[in-house]
Amino acid sequence: MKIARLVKTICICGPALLAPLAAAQVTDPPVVRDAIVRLRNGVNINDFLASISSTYPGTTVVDDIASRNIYRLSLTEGADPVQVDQFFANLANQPNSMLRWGEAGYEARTAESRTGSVYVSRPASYAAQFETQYPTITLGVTQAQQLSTGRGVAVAILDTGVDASHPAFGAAVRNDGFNTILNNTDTRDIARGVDSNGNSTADEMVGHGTFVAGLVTLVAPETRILPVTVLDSDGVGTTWSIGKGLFYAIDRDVEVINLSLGSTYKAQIFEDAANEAEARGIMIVAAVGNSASTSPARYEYPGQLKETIGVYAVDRNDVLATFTNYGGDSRSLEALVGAPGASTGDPNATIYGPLPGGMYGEWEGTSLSTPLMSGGLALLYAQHPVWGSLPPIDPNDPSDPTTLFETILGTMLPPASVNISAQNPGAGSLLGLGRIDLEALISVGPPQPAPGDINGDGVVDLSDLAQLLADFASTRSTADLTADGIVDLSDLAYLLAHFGH
Ligand SMILES: [Ca+2]
Ligand SMILES: [Ca+2]
Ligand SMILES: [Ca+2]
Repeated sequence: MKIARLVKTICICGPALLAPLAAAQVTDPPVVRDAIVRLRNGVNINDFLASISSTYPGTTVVDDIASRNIYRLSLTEGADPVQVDQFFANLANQPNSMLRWGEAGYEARTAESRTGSVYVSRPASYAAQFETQYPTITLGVTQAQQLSTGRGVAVAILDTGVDASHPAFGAAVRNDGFNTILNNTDTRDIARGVDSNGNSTADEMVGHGTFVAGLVTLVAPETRILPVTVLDSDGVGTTWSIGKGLFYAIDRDVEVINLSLGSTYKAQIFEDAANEAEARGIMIVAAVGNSASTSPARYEYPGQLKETIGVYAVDRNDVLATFTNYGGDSRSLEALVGAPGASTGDPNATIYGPLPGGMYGEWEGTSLSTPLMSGGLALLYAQHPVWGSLPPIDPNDPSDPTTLFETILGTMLPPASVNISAQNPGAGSLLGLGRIDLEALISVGPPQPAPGDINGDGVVDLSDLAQLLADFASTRSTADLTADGIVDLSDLAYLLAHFGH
């Protein structure tokens, strides 16, 4: 059944790699009646709803992120999203307001949904090309893997889901993912019969999350993947589904969060999650979009936030991909990098990735550049296991301590970025740091510790065992050797299997 669907996809898109299915959706629409509010600490949601009942009678709670006092609301029918934003802004500014902020909910999508691109699948020939594809050469992946394979690190893939059974992943995909569209734990990357963008084609983006996750493990083969489904199988989500997925990933002890998606609406829930991720030493990497634009009207979030790394696409020759957005406001330009994402169909200039059902395909887009960067950061984190156990920085600390994000962005990425201005005349000031070079990033060292060497002293012995037992049942610990978010018996078994080495 699945194979039949994929073959049908090939027939739709024909020989062209980038085959528009729908008119380009430049700006994401609001979700009817949808709103998100964050209340001040200690405020009860029912008290808040009572306080707005004269303006928005009949408002109900649809979902929540209770740990952050954030709620998804269904407002009065006919509520105008622009007026909703204004109403909440005024309310939040009042003295002793119950509200920290509120905003209308908007749609979001994969960069590829915006341009109607679908993958091409020719399963017989692609498994070998996946391993040797041009980004591995451009980025120096083989050389980087001499020092790090991403061991002990987890990357959250916020996307359409991940096919955990694909041979490309081995046992890399964690089983503690979540689906914020369906509000359950079903993170399979499967067709669910939805046509959310209303173009008469259902399930256009099945496989997107699997393809993206595969590019992370291509670069960082020992990194664990946390699947978080925030888009439906048509590639459409909301600022709520993504925001909730961000907080979910933050709470599951990952080091990197990959977002091969975006919304043109600059949602406050993205800002809050990005700020919290930065305080906790988690890097968010996000696509800047496929609208072939430098215009602020086409900016996509979270990729344009200054607390995230935005990734644009280049081709094999470091020329900007024809579809890629680039540029940004002055605050986000410094957090902008390029990575391979263009495909020509020439096997030496094409991006390959895994697809559900054990298959492989080719695709292009900033969605594919993004996980190459995420995988590179996973290699970097594996070299510094202590990063994953640092206590969160207090955002109210008056000394304003330097965050890990600032350190990586300010001192580690610039010398590991290649200036590609010469290949892109006229775009020079809008290319951020330039194209990332993972060999340069990782070669600074040190090598990642040997398996089981928790304290990094070169041997797996009783001191490592003592640290594991001291940290037993805790999260955010260097003793979480299996990178599944908790120190437990599986870590003990892993350590004992490598004891004395
Ligand atoms: Ca559709
Ligand atoms: Ca040791
Ligand atoms: Ca573990």
